[in-house]
Formats: sequence, structure tokens, C-alpha cells
Amino acid sequence: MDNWWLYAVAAVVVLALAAFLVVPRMRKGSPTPPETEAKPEPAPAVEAAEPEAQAEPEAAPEPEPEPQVEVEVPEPTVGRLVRLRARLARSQNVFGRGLLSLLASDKLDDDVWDEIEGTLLAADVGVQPTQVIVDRLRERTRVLGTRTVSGLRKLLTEELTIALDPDMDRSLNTEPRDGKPAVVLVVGVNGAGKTTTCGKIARVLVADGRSVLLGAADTFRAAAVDQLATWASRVGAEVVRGTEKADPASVAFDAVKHGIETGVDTVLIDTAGRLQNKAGLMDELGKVKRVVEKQGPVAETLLVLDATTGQNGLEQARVFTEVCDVTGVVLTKLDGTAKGGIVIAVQRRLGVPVKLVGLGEGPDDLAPFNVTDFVDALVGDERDAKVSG
Ligand SMILES: Nc1nc2c(ncn2[C@@H]2O[C@H](COP(=O)(O)OP(=O)(O)O)[C@@H](O)[C@H]2O)c(=O)[nH]1
Ligand SMILES: [Mg+2]
Repeated sequence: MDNWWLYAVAAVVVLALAAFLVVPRMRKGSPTPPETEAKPEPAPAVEAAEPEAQAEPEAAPEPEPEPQVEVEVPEPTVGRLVRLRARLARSQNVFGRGLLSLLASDKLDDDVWDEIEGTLLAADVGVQPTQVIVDRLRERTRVLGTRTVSGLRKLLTEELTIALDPDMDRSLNTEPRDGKPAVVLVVGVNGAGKTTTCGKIARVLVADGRSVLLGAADTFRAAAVDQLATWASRVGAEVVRGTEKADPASVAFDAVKHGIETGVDTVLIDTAGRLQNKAGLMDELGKVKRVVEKQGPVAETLLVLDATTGQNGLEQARVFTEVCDVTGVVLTKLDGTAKGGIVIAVQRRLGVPVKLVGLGEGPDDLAPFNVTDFVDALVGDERDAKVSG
């Protein structure tokens, strides 16, 4: 009897197993219904995606007009050097005031003149210009017998002004000529501030009501192109860029061509400045220049120099003047640890006027260089001159 019960239980178990195994197979064997049941699921998902896709076009037009709506109107350049004077003075007037207090010493003996010479050299004025300034000051204070602070201040101001060559032409040639845009090449070593300066100049020109096109001929780093494009978009200027690693000369050519076609006033060309291969860089710049000149003359070649590199930077800079016919220097980072005397040294060594000075990373921290305002900032006001004498 026991065995019968066992057989019965076994039979039930076998049937149950068979049911488990066979029924799902039957379901799998008829896949269509479940899948059709499953299909509606992705379908709503697609529908769900569609509203998103519909929402996108709504969202997309918003960011696009924004840059145009938010195009900035930069401030005019008139009086910028005066506005930025405090920033300049912070590091520079130590030099001017130091000189003034030395000149106002009780006794102007050899030791004091040595100190004056040392102060000028430490301020990056350079050996030769320092000698000229010291000799002239020495002679004039002796002959004139000037001992009052205001008299000495006037003498110092005059000598620094002479050393800065106030008669050099510092105007920027950015006017279109013969129906063609003025082409401005911007050259200099990496990190000097070329791209930033292109952006700042574009703002100045746009503020003056001019149309500007930027050529991104620094094709070695994609980031450099993007950086330039960002500056351009802020003032609504167009950018001509090549493909990555494109020939810089071909980008420059295209930029000028496009500038002529669209009738812009000025084409600013940002270039690369890799120093590790000086010969290659100079070849490349020469090529950029020649290619641009096929369509018309280069109106201005601006050499961007980092003022904080001092006398060392000048050696590098000279190489550029040999290849490029540099017409003006943009001295950047005069707001930092740079010494004001570098302006004198740059002009003397390169024989090219400093036309613009960079006084910060802000978009409007670029000022036309003005000798009177600069010397004023160096030497300080009468009321600043807290010297005894
Ligand atoms: N403090 C200061 N920084 C500046 C000035 N001009 C440029 N810079 C900074 O110098 C760095 C290099 O500038 P960039 O334009 O990329 O140099 P590039 O390699 O010559 O194109 C950036 O961080 C700029 O913000 C300036 O006048 N003052
Ligand atoms: Mg750059």
C-alpha cells in the first residue's frame, strides 16, 4: 500500500514538473502576443522622447539669439590710462617716487647718483637709457641748482618723457583703405597675451563703431581658436577659423579674403607663438605675412610683449622685428610685477613705439599708451610726493 501512495505522489510530482516545463515553452513558442504586448511600451517611450525632441527646438532658439542680444558695448578708450592709473601706479610709482626722493636728498653726491642709477636699472630701463637719464639729470640739477621738490619733479618728468620718445607715432592703423579692410597681424611668443589683446582690440574698434573680423591663425591649439571665438562673440564679431592643424597662412588668407568680401573695416589675425622652434615659427610668420600681402598690404603688425619678462623678453622680441616689420608694441601685464622702465627699454631696443598697454585680464583693461599720463603715473602727483627737501 505504501508503495502505491509513493507511486501516486511521484506521479503528481512528475505531472507538476511537466506542467512547469511545458507551459512556459508553449508561451515561448508563441512569442507574438507577448511581444505585441511589449511593443506599446517602447512606443510611449518614443512618444515620451518626442515631446522632449519638440521641447528642444523651443529651447534651442533661446541660447542662439542670446549672444547677439547680449553683445557688449565696450567703454571708449579715451582716458583709459588715467582710469587704470591706480593699477599701474601700485607697482610702478615706487620707481618714480623713489627717484624723486633720492633727487631730493640733502646732498646729491656720488652715492646718491649711484642709487639713482641703481633704481633706474632695477626698474628695467636698460643700461644705455639709464646712463643717458642719469647724465642729463646730473647736469641739469647742477646747472639749474634745482632743490625744491616741485622743481625736481618737473625735471624728472621731463627726462622720463624724453626717454619715452613722445614724438613717436602711436596711432593704430585700422582704417580700411581702397575699399579693403585694414589687416592687423598680432605676433609674439606664447603666453604674451596675443589672443587676449586681439579680443580687447576688437572691443575697442567695435566701440568706435567699426566692423571687425578675427582670423584664428593659431591653429596648433583648438583652445586658442575657441578663446578667440569667445572674445569675438562677446562683441558680435565674426571669426574665420581653419580645421584643426590647418596651415596658419591659409587661415590668414581666408580671413582676409572673407573680410574683403564682407566689407569689414578691420581684420585682426591672431597667430601662434611657439618658441621651441624659432626658425620654424619665423618661417611660418613670414609665410602668413606674404600670403596676406597677396590681397593687399598689412596695415599694422603688433608685437605683443609680456612686460614681466623684462630684459630677457627683449631678446626674443628682437627676432620678431627681424621677420615681421613690426609697427607697434603692445606691452601686456603692466598691472602685475612688471617694472615701468621696460617701456623705455623696449622702444630703445626695438626702435618701435609702444602703442598699447595691457593693464589686466579684464575685457577693457587695454589702454592706448600715452607718454604724459604714463610719466604722471610713474612720478606721482605733487600731493603724492611726500618727500622732504
Ligand atoms: N594681468 C594681466 N594678464 C594678462 C594681460 N594680457 C593677457 N593676460 C593673461 O595672459 C595669459 C595669456 O594670454 P593669451 O592671450 O592666451 O596669450 P597668447 O598665448 O599670446 O595668445 C592669459 O591668462 C591672459 O588673461 C594683461 O594685460 N594683464
Ligand atoms: Mg593665443
